[in-house]
Amino acid sequence: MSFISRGFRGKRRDTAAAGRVPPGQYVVEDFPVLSAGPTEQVTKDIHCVTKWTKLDTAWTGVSVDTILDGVDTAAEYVVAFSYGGYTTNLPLEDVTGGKAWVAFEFDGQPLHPEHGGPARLLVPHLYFWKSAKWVRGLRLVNEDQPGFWESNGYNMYGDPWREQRYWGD
Ligand SMILES: Nc1nc2c(c(=O)[nH]1)N[C@H]1C(S)=C(S)[C@@H](COP(=O)(O)O)O[C@H]1N2
Ligand SMILES: [Mo]
Repeated sequence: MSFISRGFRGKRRDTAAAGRVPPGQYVVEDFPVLSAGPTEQVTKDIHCVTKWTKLDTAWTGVSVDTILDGVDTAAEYVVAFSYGGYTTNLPLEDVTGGKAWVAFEFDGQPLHPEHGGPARLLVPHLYFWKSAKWVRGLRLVNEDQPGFWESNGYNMYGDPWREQRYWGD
């Protein structure tokens, strides 16, 4: 995990800035990005139930482990819920242990709105409908409750390696 991202580029001394720059400071042209925080860069293969697979997709996000850090729960399932009303259900086990992220960048750029920006869930080991776009929260629940697609015939779990596409798979 990288706690410090891109640093500062170069120093610039500008006479026009005289009197405006506190001691020990230097003026920059760009707006440096220096985030201290538990963001992670992950590269994962993703699999859609409609049969496309995209290899080596590169994301920046926060691990769900970090989001749930300090949360003490007996719940065994989560319902991810999104702006717009979409929901999807997952075992808590499948979003913890380094398996899921709330992602806000794709390929080093802010996540486009059509792909779930500003932030989406990323659960690459399950079919991609589990990766809720525009994610608003995770509800911890004791019993597995079908989300939007799961109520409409998609599998409750959705393991692509076992082709768990629909009910009964
Ligand atoms: N909020 C929300 N999340 C969603 C969906 C949706 O309709 N609404 N569709 C799901 C489905 S079925 C798929 S395949 C993926 C598509 O993600 P993409 O548009 O980034 O390819 O998002 C999933 N997450
Ligand atoms: Mo999908």
